[in-house]
Amino acid sequence: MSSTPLAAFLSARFGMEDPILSFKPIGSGHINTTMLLKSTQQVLVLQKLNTVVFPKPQQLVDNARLIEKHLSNKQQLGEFNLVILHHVPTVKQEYLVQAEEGTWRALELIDDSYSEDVVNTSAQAYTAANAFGQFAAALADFDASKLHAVIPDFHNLAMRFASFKQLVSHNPQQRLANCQAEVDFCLTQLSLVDELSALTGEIPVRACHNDTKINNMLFCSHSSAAKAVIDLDTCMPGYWLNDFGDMVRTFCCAEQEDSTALDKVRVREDIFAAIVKGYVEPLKHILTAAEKQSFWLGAKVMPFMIGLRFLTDYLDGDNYFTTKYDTHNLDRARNQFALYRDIVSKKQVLQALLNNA
Ligand code: ADP
Ligand code: GN1
Ligand code: MG
Repeated sequence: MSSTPLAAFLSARFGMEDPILSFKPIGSGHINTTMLLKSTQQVLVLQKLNTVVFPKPQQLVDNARLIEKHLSNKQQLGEFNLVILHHVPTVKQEYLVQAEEGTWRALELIDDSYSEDVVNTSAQAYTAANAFGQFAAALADFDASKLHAVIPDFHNLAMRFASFKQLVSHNPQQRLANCQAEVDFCLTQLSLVDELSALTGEIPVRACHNDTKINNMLFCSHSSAAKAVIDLDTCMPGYWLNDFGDMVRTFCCAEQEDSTALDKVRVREDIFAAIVKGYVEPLKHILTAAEKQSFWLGAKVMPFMIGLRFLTDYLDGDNYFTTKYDTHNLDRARNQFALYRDIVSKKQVLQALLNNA
């Protein structure tokens, strides 16, 4: 099915009867295929779900709909002011469509908005972190146990290490020789697992976003204010330290996540300070002291863990993340390890910024 018959097929399912004008890819997410479908009367965001990553798409939709409902109730009470991401039902009131190419869902377009892959200013970092903080605050009274574990052990570093070690020992693509130095480096960082397990029981389990990268929030095209938090596919029980750490990972560096200019892969301290300020503000009456202290570990762990995941996927033959060339995942891994090293080397100054918040 070429894109035009596919667009016609999907638009019919979602009740778009007027002529289609265009069906084009948008965004730069690594997981789903995101398309903008425009007809003469309507616009829809259509996503082909990556069923390698999300083998049970219905669970993903069920989670998202529960969150939508909770946020809508908060909005009615005047307690949540960002635009809420809504799924669009088919004419048969279903939320998933099976096409020849895969499983699709539709989202309302959040209009007059844009996403960024790199943060430009500390004001932008503050705005984005504050939006993720508002999102976290709005979910603070949501019963996280109602959510399906769509990707079990998503931020479980011990499990990530176990998969990594298995790939290293099997070396299915014969790529180990290309990345032996990175593999050896990872194995020297195993103590992070113990640092994380020491927190069990010390900090609360929350309903987390779990993917707070900068392009998972939308800015308003007119005012540059925060418009919406999107990509709710990994909302699951977890720790806020991971959401904090993923912001540090994706906001603090002036380079793209796959940049090979490793000498420029550095933490911008002003951006780090802006994340702390923006995120903590909406959470200040909820966040526990131990939780706030754990954010330093989050800032270290997330670049390392995502680097480990990129390296694992490289060894595996790029089955998980969308890649554009053979060593794309390896370049991403090297980038994340450079960022991790820089964060660790700036421990004193970054921890002081956290403690002063
Ligand atoms: P992935 O899971 O692949 O990361 P996302 O849900 O994050 O997919 O979508 C990818 C990109 O598409 C986003 O970064 C954003 O630019 C754009 N996008 C997704 N949903 C919407 C929406 N409802 N309105 C406007 N833009 C969107
Ligand atoms: C993926 O879907 P996207 O591009 O927002 C991934 C995250 C990684 C990120 C790395 C479901 O996020 O966990 O941190 O890439 N999402 C999933 O950029 O695995
Ligand atoms: Mg995304």
